[in-house]
Amino acid sequence: MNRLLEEINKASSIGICGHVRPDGDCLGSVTAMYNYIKDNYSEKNVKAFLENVPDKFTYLKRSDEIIVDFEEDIEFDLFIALDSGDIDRIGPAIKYFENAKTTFVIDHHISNKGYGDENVVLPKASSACEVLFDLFDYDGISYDTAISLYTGLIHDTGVFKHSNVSSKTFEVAGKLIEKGIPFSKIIDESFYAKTYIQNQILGRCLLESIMCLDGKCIVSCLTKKQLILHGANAADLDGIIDQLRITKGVEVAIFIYEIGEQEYKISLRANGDVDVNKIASYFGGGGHVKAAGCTMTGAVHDVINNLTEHIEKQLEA
Ligand SMILES: [Mn+2]
Repeated sequence: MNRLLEEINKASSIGICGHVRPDGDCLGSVTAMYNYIKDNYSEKNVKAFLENVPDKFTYLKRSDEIIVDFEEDIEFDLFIALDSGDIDRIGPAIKYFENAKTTFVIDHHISNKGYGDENVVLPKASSACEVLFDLFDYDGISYDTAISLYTGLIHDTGVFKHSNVSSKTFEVAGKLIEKGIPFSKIIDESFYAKTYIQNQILGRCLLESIMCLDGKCIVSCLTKKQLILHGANAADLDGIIDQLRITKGVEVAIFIYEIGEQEYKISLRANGDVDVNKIASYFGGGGHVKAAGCTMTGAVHDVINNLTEHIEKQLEA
């Protein structure tokens, strides 16, 4: 028996949390852990906490039982933090974490230094769900727990596309599919599905995009007025930058949307050698080499000119 199952065996009250602004791996790992305990240790008093449960993840079993306010004061025997690289990432759940008798951290972020009493951090794993799979007893993984784990896998890998995918990821996915889960439906509903508004906004951004720097750069811009007109919010803009990025010949994609009077949120994505983190950092933002963002002010054409100047410099170098 591994350390996680030993600790679960010992504890009578167990709390579970993920990180703030929960994503697919966070929802997947939290509901997987919760369902696994509910299914295999029915006598345990278990509670799961998250800031919120995005609509697209409500298909996850018992996601409706996740507690989204952190009002109650509870001292857990065991508190498990999932998919959170450092203690600040768990947000308001910190009060349960600090008061728990034993804490257990399960994660895959390379930056995780192990802030729990017990830590299972595997930086080579694609997702927290991939880490969890090996900690669970295979026979104890129910159909619904398999759906949760599969959800984490596809979200953190961009449906088995990102560089964090390994043969282990596919091995785990294969074992989960053997549980009879509707894997096509999970991918469509939680990953590719868009609301009518989201599709309209995406269409508009593509239609109004412009190419510059000899087709090496694509830019699209949304005003606050347009956002209001479509009844869209920031969450409806997810994925626009990725669609811009895959335009043939493009080395850098820029997506700009207005958040205040002459104030813009900028997303940058690179395909080639341009380091967009360098550019975003120059303007007070940051991120990764191939994906970064910042906030800029001024007239939108000045914003674009300032950004493309930096891109051009790097392309020439
Ligand atoms: Mn993750």
